[in-house]
Amino acid sequence: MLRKHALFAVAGAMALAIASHGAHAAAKIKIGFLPGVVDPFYQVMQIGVEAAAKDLGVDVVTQVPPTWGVDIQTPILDSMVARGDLDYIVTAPTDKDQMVGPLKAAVDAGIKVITVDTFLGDGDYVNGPVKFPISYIGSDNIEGGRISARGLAKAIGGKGTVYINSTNPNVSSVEGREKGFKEVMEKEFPNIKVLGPDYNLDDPNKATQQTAAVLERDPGLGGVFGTNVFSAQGAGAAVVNAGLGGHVQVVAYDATKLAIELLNKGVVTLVLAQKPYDMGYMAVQFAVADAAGVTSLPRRVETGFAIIDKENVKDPTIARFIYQVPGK
Ligand code: T6T
Repeated sequence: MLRKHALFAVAGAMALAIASHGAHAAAKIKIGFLPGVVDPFYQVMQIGVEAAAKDLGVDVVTQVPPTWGVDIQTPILDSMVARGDLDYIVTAPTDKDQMVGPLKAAVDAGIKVITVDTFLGDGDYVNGPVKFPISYIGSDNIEGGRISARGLAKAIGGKGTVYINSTNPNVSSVEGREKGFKEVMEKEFPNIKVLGPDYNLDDPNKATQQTAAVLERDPGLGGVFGTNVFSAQGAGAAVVNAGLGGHVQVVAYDATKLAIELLNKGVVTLVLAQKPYDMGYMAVQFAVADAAGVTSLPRRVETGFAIIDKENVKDPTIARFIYQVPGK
């Protein structure tokens, strides 16, 4: 009899524990989504965020900075914190050091942070200097830079001069790409000289001007690495304007429609598609899981690439990673 009572007591406690856990899981959370800037990459990420929010029944408030930078992103972040109704912020920090303070202030206000696409500190949230974000979900950009270097080196026959056009210093994503690119050129292609990076501050017109200036200064230039949407767009435009399409090879990070058009025209030799939809979708899943009490979420998730060239661009299993924004 006693034993039976004890069993009932245990079962009752378990039921209570499950019920309270379940109630926790069912609490509706609200997520703030704060990407880096208005561009097709983050637009696709937003589609992923919204799809997950719909599938998982959570609310999302999105605010997109019109231009890239800490000065623009910080006040938007502060206003998201000041609303007082957000449980999580999913964001791409526009500077790996300068956004630490503003995001720590969000955490101090009771909001949990997940970083997507870019990270804080060195991106090692277990042992590195910045530990408060739940996770980094994004590309392995050093590896992406290595892939870009090998593609460009192959396209120019392993020798000559290449140039990097990038956005800003101190942004984990493009910094990683530059690093991986230079590392491979130094180690594997000693006959290739690397110029740059020039920083265009995420302005495609500036990227065009900078690339045009290098083309003029160095008529023997063999290739350009555009480290993101606007860098590659500007670099491609400069090469086309100079009538050098097909002579100067361009590697484009980010699979925009424009990059694919230039690939089909023979101006761009390789396009690296990241997986922004996955980044956005998973970040929301992580927030929901965290709110439900899951404690073993990975602190870093690499989402991988699709590497697109002329040979595979029509393959539907590859083409699905081209950034498709409805109505654009
Ligand atoms: O390349 C992406 C993103 O990964 C990077 O952090 C910033 O630029 C983009 O948004 C493309 O414009």
